[in-house]
Amino acid sequence: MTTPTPADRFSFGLWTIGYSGSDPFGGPTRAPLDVVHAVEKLAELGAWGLTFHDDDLFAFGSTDAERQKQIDRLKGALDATGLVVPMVTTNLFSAPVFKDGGFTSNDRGVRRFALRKALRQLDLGAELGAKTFVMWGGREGAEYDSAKDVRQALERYREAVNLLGDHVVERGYDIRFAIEPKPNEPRGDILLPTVGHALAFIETLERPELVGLNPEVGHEQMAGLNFAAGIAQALYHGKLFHIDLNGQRGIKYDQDLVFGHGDLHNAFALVDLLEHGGPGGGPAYDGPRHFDYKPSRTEDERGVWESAAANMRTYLLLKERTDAFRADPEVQEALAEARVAELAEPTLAPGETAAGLLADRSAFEDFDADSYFNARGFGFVRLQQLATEHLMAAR
Ligand code: GLT
Ligand code: MN
Ligand code: MN
Ligand code: MN
Repeated sequence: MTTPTPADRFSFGLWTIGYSGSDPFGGPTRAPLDVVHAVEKLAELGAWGLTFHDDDLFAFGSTDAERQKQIDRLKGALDATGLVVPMVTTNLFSAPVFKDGGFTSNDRGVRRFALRKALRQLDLGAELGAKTFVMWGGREGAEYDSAKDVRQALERYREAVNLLGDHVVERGYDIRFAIEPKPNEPRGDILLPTVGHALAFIETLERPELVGLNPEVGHEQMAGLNFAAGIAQALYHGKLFHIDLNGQRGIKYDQDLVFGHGDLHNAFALVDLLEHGGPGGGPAYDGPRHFDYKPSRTEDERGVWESAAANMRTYLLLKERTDAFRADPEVQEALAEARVAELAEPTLAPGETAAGLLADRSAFEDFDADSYFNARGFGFVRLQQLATEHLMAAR
């Protein structure tokens, strides 16, 4: 089935479909998108959720009345369509006040303001039933090494996440936090630049169990990293709380292309992991499939909705292709030849110690390491070709 339904749990950021086309070299190419229209269109396309920053829904500096009016309009549209708000996040990067960051600005007053803004959005998220609060610290960083004390910035980021965690616990909210890494852009260097950096940081927090990751395809790829492999490690640590799906073509500016319009092989591996990497071959991740893409500046409004639909259709097509890959007996045989399952077998025998291993002559003295020369290949390339052929629907 390549027609999306709410059961697929596809969600979109209001800032994605609402992207008006502004970039550092030119202004908008499209009119602003109204939230009610956005919710109606997403529901019509078969999406399940809408996510948003505070400033996506009501402009920075709105009065309480203007803010409430927009919240009420959103609530009305959600009620009318059945769309949900699974995640919210705070904009701590657009307004001039955040030019040196929010939680980690050198200016303490800005940090306190940022905390108030985030707490307010957290309360709104709880009110709307969001289960995840994403933290993308796009401005938390620097261009100049001597201008930012990175260790103190990490301390301040830690202070902020701990405070937000206190608030969630005190209010009894059913919300977890998801940190979104990015290596650079808009800052020259951003704090917590990759999945690995963020995983290490989370362990220093007061409530690490409340905090996980929201990795984005393009952000890891901007750092030259393998996204599917990073997601596997996030899953390994139980930290895949949310995910930003999109496309990126190599190490360059953040492209936010449609999912699959970048490294399609890696997208195939990712969907295979999410959908078949769990116990018994079932899903390894049951959270939202969230798209954080930008409809290209070249597109008109029709192109916005076509590209939104393309994200979901590509995901479902890849799911279909990975189902076929897993079900193919030749693939099963190639997996066996590649000894993929053997990696699950512990290297030591039950209870075996270093002394036991040292006493095992078959492990070393009698082990025929030379037999690997010119023989005993793993057949990984054949397996990858089978994946490629399934990806191309050639099998
Ligand atoms: C911004 C960023 C995204 C983040 C969003 C959440 S905002 O568009 O580029 O990657 O996920 O703050
Ligand atoms: Mn991005
Ligand atoms: Mn983005
Ligand atoms: Mn993102």
